[in-house]
Amino acid sequence: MKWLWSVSLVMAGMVSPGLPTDASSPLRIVMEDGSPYYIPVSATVSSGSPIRWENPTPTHHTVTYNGCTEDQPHCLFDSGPVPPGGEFTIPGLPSGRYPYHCRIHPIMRGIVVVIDAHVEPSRL
Ligand SMILES: [Cu+2]
Repeated sequence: MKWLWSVSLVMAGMVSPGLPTDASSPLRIVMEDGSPYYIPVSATVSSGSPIRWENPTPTHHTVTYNGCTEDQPHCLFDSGPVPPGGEFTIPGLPSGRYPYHCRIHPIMRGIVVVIDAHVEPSRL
C-alpha cells in the first residue's frame, strides 16, 4: 500500500519527482556516546534541506547551536533533551556554518555546513 500512496502523491503533483532525494529527505546525523559523538561530526547539506539527529544511545543528549547561551538571543536551534530512541529534526537552514554541542555533555561537538542549493526548494 505504501508504494501506491507515494505514486498517488506524485501523480497529484504533491511530491515533485524531479527533485534529488537529498533535497527532500532529511540528512541523518547519529549521536554516539563516544568520540566523535555526532556522526558525521561535520555534516554538509544543501540549504533548504531538513536535518535530523537520531539518538540510539541509552542517555539523553541535546543538539544545541553554539549561539544558544543565556546572554545571547541568537539561538537558531536547540533540541532540548532528546531521550534514548528519540530524534530531533530541523527544517532547512540558510547557507552558513552552524557549530553545535550537547548541553548535557559539552565535550560533544559537531558542525553543520549548509551550502547554497541550486534547486529551489519546492513550495507546497
Ligand atoms: Cu550528550
